[in-house]
Amino acid sequence: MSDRNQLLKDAFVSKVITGDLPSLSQQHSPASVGLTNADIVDLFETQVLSRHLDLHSRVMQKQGQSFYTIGSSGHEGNAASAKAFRLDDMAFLHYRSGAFVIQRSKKAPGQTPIYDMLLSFAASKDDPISGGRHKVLGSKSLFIPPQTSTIASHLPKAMGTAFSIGLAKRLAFNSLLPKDSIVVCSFGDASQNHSTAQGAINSAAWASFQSIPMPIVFVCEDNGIGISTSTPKGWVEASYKNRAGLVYLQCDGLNLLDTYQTTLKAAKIAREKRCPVFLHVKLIRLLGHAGSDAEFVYRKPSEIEAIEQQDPLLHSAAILLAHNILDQKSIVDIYQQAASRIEKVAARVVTTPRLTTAKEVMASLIPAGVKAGMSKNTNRLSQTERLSYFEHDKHNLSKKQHLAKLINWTLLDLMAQHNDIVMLGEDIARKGGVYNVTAKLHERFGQNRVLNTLLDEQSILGGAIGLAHNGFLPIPEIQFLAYVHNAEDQIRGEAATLSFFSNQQYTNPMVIRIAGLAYQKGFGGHFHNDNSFAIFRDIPGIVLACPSNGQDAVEMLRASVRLAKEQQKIVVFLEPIALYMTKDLHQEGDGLWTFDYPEPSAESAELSLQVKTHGKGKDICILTYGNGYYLSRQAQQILAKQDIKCRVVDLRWLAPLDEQGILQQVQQCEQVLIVDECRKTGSISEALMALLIEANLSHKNIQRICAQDSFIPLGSAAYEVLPSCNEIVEKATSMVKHKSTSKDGK
Ligand SMILES: Cc1ncc(C[n+]2csc(CCOP(=O)(O)OP(=O)(O)O)c2C)c(N)n1
Ligand SMILES: [Mg+2]
Repeated sequence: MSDRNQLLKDAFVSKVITGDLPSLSQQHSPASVGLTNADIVDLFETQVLSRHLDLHSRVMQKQGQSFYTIGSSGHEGNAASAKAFRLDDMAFLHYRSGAFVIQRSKKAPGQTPIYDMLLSFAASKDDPISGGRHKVLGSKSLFIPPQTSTIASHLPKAMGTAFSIGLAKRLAFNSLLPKDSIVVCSFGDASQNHSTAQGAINSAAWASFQSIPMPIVFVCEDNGIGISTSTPKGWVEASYKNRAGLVYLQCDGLNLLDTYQTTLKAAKIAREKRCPVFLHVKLIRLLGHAGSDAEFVYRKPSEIEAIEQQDPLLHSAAILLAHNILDQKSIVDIYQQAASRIEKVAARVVTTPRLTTAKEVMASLIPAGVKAGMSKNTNRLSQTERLSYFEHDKHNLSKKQHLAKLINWTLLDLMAQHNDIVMLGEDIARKGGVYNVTAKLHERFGQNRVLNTLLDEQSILGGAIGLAHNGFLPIPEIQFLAYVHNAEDQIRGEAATLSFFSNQQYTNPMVIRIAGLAYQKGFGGHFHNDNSFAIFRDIPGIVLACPSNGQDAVEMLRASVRLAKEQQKIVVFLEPIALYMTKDLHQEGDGLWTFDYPEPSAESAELSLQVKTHGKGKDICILTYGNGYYLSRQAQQILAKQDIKCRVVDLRWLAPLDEQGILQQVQQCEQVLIVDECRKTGSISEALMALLIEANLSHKNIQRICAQDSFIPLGSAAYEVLPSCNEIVEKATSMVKHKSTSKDGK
């Protein structure tokens, strides 16, 4: 243990014995805030345990037994906050919430928080929350989902969960969380500045401003600093005190009594008024930012000492003494006994097993099996009931339709069938989305199941995660692919990691619909024609679907919902905008890109994420998807006229790739042409190349046509940087010709 740690550890004892205690800011008595003397001792014990966990984690780190020493010292007052909330008030916590977790565990039977937290420090396989994957605070039975280290990224989902509680009530939905529960969401003063935090708080206030229930307490644990950067004095208070849609409360986080009383008030307001409260808790940070942080580099020794004099444990000791609850010796005894208890438990913990294989590490990425059957929240509709949803389109139902219409009908059927589906996005309600894909859904299912969000993609995706935390199956929509990027961490760092860091105990299944890719006629420019989805392909565990036509879209969207419901998957469903309204393939009026709408009953029981191949030609195998598939199908016919026979493989599922299916097709041809409408760098063509080479197929002639490494310009210039049918024809012809010339030359 470094000197500072030891100094702080010892200082508590000597200051209690000598009576060198801070003066109390508030003159409450335990009884005046509704606490008994025993409660104060209990809270103090929690604080002390949390402190010794911090101190001991640093000892363990020195011994190579612990890996992450960010602690809760200075923030132990959140023990009182935990006491003020209900056990089932879902808590999305700041990383300095050790005391909160210990105190909450006292509300549930059979909890072993000290052992559990030490297991987590030691990355033990027995760690009950992450199974040895990370030091996270969390517990399924304590309603504390684990959080990532990305500061503020938990606020949007906390906001979404709060929203979901009111929504469940309005819909009489059988939710996971009680209808009268609220959400607790804590974070630091520096984190509060993050745009993700600002967005989530704004969303909560925006909803509340228009009387939409948003029962959440945002707890800002303000220690005045973020790593080494001070928060301007008064900034947090000035920012939130008079904010529309938000109730502001403040308390002294060093004082258990004030913290308890004010948190109770905050919880009561949120619970009864169903509105967001911003609880500003003033406290201090002790022992630096983390074990590795040399605080003396940016803080003077006198400053560090002055802060240490305000140790919340000393404040609690002062309360215990002032109200004659414990004497000095008893306080010191509790403190010292806690230290030796933690040492003993830690000695046992370090002997427990760690994760030793990649398979073990990755086990929580792959669903263990069916978690929620199709029957959960699923209606068995009669055909007449079902058709009533299609009343407006009844004369068209038997006619072939384009992609947009078929997605729309699939959504109609899915929503009628599954009560848990909620759609949310920008302009998806009355307007029906910018491309009419969600038309009529709002009319059929109402504003509680098809909702217009405010303009903030982080809140849309975070909102969806929150809905999923409460048992809904969200289908969020991102208006254009380019606009997912400012919010991608909600998928990458949040939704996708939840199962991993909770050992599958928490999941947030959803189907994220995104309109994207290029080739839109008459609506040019990069942002509405973004042709890069590389960001989704390296996220472990997520599924990426991209239908190229209406027939496949129906099947794939239904499969996506099943993946989410049955396997708790996060599915990104990428819809090629340019093909939404496309009806013809080879010539005007041929109607070859319109398809029948199969009824849900026609769905196969088997869930398979496979490629689909058109043609049996053996001269050349074209691997493609989306618009590339459409263009390749045009090219296929032109090539056939030149007696070049090809097969066109629509990849359809872009992550994970159907590797077996791809190889099976490729093996039957000598030439392989990859047609990828995304940029050459980072496009899926690279993965396909790697797949073929690793499968020892490098003897085949493998070529690719990709978009240029460019953004998409306006107007016809767009086609200069994108693959075209002509290019496919030319390339395929030259590949086949080159092959026959070299054969002739032999
Ligand atoms: C998005 C993001 N950026 C940067 C970091 C690195 N980081 C970790 S904690 C922290 C400071 C947070 O300060 P504050 O919110 O005040 O919480 P405190 O540590 O003081 O309790 C920073 C910059 C991070 N974890 N996430
Ligand atoms: Mg801070």
